[in-house]
This record gives sequence, C-alpha cells and structure tokens, in this order.
Amino acid sequence: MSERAYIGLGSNLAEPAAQLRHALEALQRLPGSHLAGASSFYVSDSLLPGQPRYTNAVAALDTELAPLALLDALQAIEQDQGRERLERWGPRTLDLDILLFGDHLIDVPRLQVPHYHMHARAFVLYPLAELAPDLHLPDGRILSQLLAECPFTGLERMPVPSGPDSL
Ligand code: PH2
Ligand code: MG
Ligand code: MG
Repeated sequence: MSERAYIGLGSNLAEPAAQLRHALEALQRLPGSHLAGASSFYVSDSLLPGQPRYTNAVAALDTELAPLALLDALQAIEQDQGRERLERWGPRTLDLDILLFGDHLIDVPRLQVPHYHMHARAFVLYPLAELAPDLHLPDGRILSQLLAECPFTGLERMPVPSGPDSL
C-alpha cells in the first residue's frame, strides 16, 4: 500500500539550493516511490547562532517503502551528498527528515513521526502548507492553526526556478 510521506529538506553548506535540487532528483529515483510535489525553497537564519543560513523545503512523496526503509534511503541520500555527523545540530550539506508518514504515529529509537518540533518551525510549516494547506496531523493538530501561531517572520521565500531543469 502506498502512503503519502512529507519530507523536510534542509542545507546550510556547499550551495544549499543545489543540494536541495540534487536531493529532490534523488527522491524521484527512490524505488516504489513517486515524488508528488515540492515546495518553494525558503532561506532563514539557523536556529543555532554562528551557523550559515539554511535553505529549507518540503517534498510530498508517495511511497511503498516502510517507514524505516524510507529512513534508510533518506540517510543514504544524505551520505551521498557528503553529510558528516560531527556534532548534533551542526551545519550540514543535507538533512532529510520524515515529517509525516500517512496517519502513522511512530515512536521508536530511530524515528519519531510526526517530527519533533515541526509544529513550531516556520521553515517546515510554510513550505508544508504550499503542498497541503488543509492538512490534519495524525495527533489531531491542524496545520492552519499551527500556522496562525507561527509567524512567517525571518523566512525568505526564494523565486521559483523555471526552465527545463525545474521540477
Ligand atoms: N536545522 C537545524 C538547526 N537550525 N535552522 C533552520 N533555519 N533550518 C533548519 O533546517 C535547521 C536550523 C538542525 O536540525
Ligand atoms: Mg532537521
Ligand atoms: Mg535530520
């Protein structure tokens, strides 16, 4: 059975927008999966001071993969794009987070879904709302309500690229 997953993408090293474009191409190639949509790219300051600014986006992926198989696949893409895990919350070439996986509530050591803190992060909620404005989270929260409580302040929406290379 196919499930709709929402994936958060983030990068603050080595041409972040190019990292996100490469990651979207890699998501398109995942087995048993279909990339159903991608948000605009948004630039914002890091939550942690002293790091380069982040570029973030959200992708909608319809997938036959089980949640932990999807996590393995996303971590392989992060590795392919040079992710180094030197410090927790450190700067990174690519971060791929499973935000939502159908209506599943998942809480195992490797994976918590919905993604912790997503309800309060503008760089997750605003791109997610481009793809699914009427979304209800499996824990009962409503995206439009979360947005009303999360100011857009500090986010910069990048112009949508056009031409043959865009999705
Ligand atoms: N990820 C972090 C720390 N800070 N800031 C922004 N703007 N976007 C991120 O994705 C982000 C961050 C590490 O999880
Ligand atoms: Mg993250
Ligand atoms: Mg992550």
